[in-house]
Amino acid sequence: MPLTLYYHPLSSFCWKALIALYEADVAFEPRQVNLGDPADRAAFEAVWPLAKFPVLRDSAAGKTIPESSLIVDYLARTRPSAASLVPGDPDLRMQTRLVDRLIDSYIHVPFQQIVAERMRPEGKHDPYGVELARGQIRSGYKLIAPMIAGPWALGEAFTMADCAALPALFYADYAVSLADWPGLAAYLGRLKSRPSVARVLAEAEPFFQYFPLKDG
Ligand SMILES: N[C@@H](CCC(=O)N[C@@H](CS)C(=O)NCC(=O)O)C(=O)O
Repeated sequence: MPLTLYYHPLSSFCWKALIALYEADVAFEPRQVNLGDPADRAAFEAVWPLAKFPVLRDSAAGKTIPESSLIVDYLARTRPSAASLVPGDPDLRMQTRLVDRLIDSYIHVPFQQIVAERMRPEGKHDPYGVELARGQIRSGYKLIAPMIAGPWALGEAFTMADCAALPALFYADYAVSLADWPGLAAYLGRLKSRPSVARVLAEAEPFFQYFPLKDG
């Protein structure tokens, strides 16, 4: 099988790539990476030195594609069934990428900072950094909420922006509740019932016990 996805089922950025793959029904070999295992980490570093997943390897094309948004872009460009994930119309394409970038930068990455803080050793905690990250997530929610056209981010078409939104909103909700953002909460509900997303969540379920914010 020419496509291999290096990933972990609990990894939020991997969810973006997995949703795109499942959405477009693209066949691939899932290669689960255990970064805690030195041999597995070294093997992954040989593929992508930053050792951050997801990474897609297209052995038929001799290409290695890191970065979740680039993976979705690559699928949209090379697999006809994935083409609609990145709209052909230039304005819609720009809006798709804008929502993808804003969600990653102002919701997803600050959420990662909060998780990283939870995993720091004693004496290395940074409560002020967490406060700032929570503030950024709130700003991200405020920015994104009016942009969601409905039912999906760009309207009727399910795009890369929706692939990005699910992991960011799903996980950030644990750090900054979406209770005050009914429009975003309803959007998250619609995303969760999308079959591609439901599959990703079901596959992550056995690993969810390891998610550090699950108990608040
Ligand atoms: N900008 C990257 C972010 C990738 C990323 O942060 N991945 C996390 C998992 S969600 C990771 O690999 N973490 C492992 C580590 O940092 O050691 C993308 O969009 O793919």
